[in-house]
Amino acid sequence: MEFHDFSTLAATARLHDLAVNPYDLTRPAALNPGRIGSYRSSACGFDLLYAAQRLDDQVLAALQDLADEAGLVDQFLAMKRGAVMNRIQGYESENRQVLHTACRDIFSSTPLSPEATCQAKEQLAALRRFLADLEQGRIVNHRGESFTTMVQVGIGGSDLGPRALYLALKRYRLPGRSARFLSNVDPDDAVAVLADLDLSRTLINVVSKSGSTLETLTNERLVRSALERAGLDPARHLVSVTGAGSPMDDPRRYLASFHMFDYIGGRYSATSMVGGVTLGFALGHDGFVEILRGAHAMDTAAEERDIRGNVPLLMALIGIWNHNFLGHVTLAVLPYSQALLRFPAHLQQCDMESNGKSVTRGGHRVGYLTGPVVWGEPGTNGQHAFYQLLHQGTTVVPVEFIGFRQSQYGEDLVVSGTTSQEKLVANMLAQSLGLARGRNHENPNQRFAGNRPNSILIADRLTPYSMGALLALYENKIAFQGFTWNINSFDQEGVQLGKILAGRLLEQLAAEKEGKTGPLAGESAELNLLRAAGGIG
Ligand code: G6Q
Repeated sequence: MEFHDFSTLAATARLHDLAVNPYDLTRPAALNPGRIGSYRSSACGFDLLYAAQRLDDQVLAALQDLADEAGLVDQFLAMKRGAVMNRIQGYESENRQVLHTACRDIFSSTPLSPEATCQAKEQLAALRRFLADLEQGRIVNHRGESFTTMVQVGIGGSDLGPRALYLALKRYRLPGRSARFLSNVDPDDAVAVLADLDLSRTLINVVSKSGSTLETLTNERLVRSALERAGLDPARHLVSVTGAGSPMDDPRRYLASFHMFDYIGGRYSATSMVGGVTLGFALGHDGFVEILRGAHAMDTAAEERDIRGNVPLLMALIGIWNHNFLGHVTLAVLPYSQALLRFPAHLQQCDMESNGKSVTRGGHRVGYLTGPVVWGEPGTNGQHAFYQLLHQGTTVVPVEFIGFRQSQYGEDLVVSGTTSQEKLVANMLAQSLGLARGRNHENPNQRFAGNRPNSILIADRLTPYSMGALLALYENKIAFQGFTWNINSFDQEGVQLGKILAGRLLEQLAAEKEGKTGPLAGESAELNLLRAAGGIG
């Protein structure tokens, strides 16, 4: 497959021309009923309302040309069919397929990548047996009691997605089941996570694709020793999820072991066993399958070539319009749902680790902006905090709002004529309009410039199905943006560097404790920084 350089595409030049005079959202009737009604696309229960973006039909037509010229849907299909997309031509690279979509292609009679989907089905069947053993009392603790809690030990991709989804879906937990997450090597985090926990009724799920991550291996040791101190046999309490053949791939050390595969990147692994074991424990097998069903539906919707009928692609292109053509370097994702508290953190990784790149897939330095800085927090809390900058700051921050028409629990109260859920959603809609239209005022301090682009994603309710769809929507949006920029969205050299950097300092500390010299030379910045930081530990 031939990849085109973003800066040389005819559509790119056209979009630069159009960006000279973008749609003015502050004009009277700029947000007229026709525009609000027609700038709306739907997929898998989500409606994308994008009237408050600074674009018009001409821009949309040019974005469609961009999608066609860069072959974005073709690249997406090639990815799903198992093309080796994780590579930099002519240079050493991971050189792998990118097949997280295969984990959820299990509902199709003709999966696009049959071998990977077959492996996903095998793992899912193993998970189903494990969960049934727990449910039916074949796996119990030494006193014959059932397990009530699972602690997932993992970091980065082996933590953020599963944690965000668990928090989003706690409402659907099986009775008596819960999960916690231990990621940081900060010992205080371990103390906090293990506090008030009945270890005798707890399973520890150690998750590491590489099986060699410092934080995870350290925390595994820490948890094993906590179990031993409580007189418990770690072999009855620990399960693992790791890459086939990794240093952790030793079933004798675990009660149960599950695999993930090298064609699934860490940050795209929430729908593999990396998310499956803990989410399955908490929500049940069927709950996890519902997440996969929603994700699969969105993966299918992302194959549509008409950008107005393909929400992930449309969101990717609107993002590129804001970023590369209107020059907005950051993106806020603001869920009006407290359950989505950690979803922006997951997106922060998924987006910035994927598209925070400076070389093309051909190994050349890019001559344009790639991934934006992504961040966010739930509304309405954010309104009482950082929205000031969104409205009146000197940096224009495009926003993606996410909301739901109904609450998860359905327990609500009418106060002053409206329910809390109505107040929540009304606030989101009001913010969208305020950012777009601004406000004129004689007092400059009370003037709002407007023209702050934003979209609203809204669905009926946050459920396992809609969560799966939302997860896949963003994964696919991020992949489409990477394809457009002609970068490799699937490696993470920056993370690898971090894994190496601390090594020599730790070697030095360990050597000094034994009264030895250590590997660091007296004039090295590492040693001097260690000395300046003082007595660590
Ligand atoms: C994700 C990254 C990174 C990774 C963690 C944990 O895409 O590669 O966040 O997930 O470093 O790695 P392990 O799962 O190998 O422990």
